[in-house]
Amino acid sequence: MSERTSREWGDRLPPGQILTEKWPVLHAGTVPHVDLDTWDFRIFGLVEEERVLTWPEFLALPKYEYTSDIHCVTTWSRFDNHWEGVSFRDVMNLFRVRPEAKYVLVHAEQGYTTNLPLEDLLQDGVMFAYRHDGRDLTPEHGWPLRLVVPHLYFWKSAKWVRGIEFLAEDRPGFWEQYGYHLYGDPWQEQRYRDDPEWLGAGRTTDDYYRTIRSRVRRAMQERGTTTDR
Ligand SMILES: Nc1nc2c(c(=O)[nH]1)N[C@H]1C(S)=C(S)[C@@H](COP(=O)(O)O)O[C@H]1N2
Ligand SMILES: [Mo]
Repeated sequence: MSERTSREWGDRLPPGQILTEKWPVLHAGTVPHVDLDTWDFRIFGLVEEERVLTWPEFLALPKYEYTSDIHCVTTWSRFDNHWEGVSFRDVMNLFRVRPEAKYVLVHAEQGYTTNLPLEDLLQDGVMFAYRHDGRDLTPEHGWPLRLVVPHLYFWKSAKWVRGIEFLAEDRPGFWEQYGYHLYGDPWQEQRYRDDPEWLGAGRTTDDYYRTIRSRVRRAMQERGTTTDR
């Protein structure tokens, strides 16, 4: 009995989601090889001065722990994930953003990006995590560091994160460029782009999802990488 539907879970499970106890691995591309000696975390864009943190500098930041639920756009959800890491707010205390900074593009290994409003990143539970349920993250789940944004679909929670770029305007990230929603609220089922230019990418959710996946596959082939998804 590892999967249950939203009926039984009432308000805690967003519409269209199915609960799982397993933790699926999902990403475009391959699991990157990361060397902590050369790893860095870059803070750039609309900031008063750019910052680059090394791994020891990042680990020295105040430790933050938070338990939250995962909601993946591919319809699985996983409850009660205990994360350990550094809160986004504590990273923000290291520098000053310019007043016009309203959005953040999160950068990860191999060119993966995802976009979020700055306001959302300042909420409780938003963090850069290095541990999950009492263990170090495994490479396939984002070791050494991943973003966790509990209130949005999980594609916003970039694995293998390497930096944050502050922007005045929203700029679509990786999955968003191929058709996932710019914001991605699971409670409103914001799975796919709904701006006018995107309507017609698929009649049903399944069509739309297939279209996105084939676009991603094609793009990855052009970049010379394969995808596990
Ligand atoms: N760097 C990177 N992070 C990523 C992705 C990716 O392709 N690359 N995929 C996202 C998607 S679509 C999902 S559902 C979650 C999956 O995280 P998991 O494999 O730990 O379950 O990672 C997100 N973070
Ligand atoms: Mo996903």
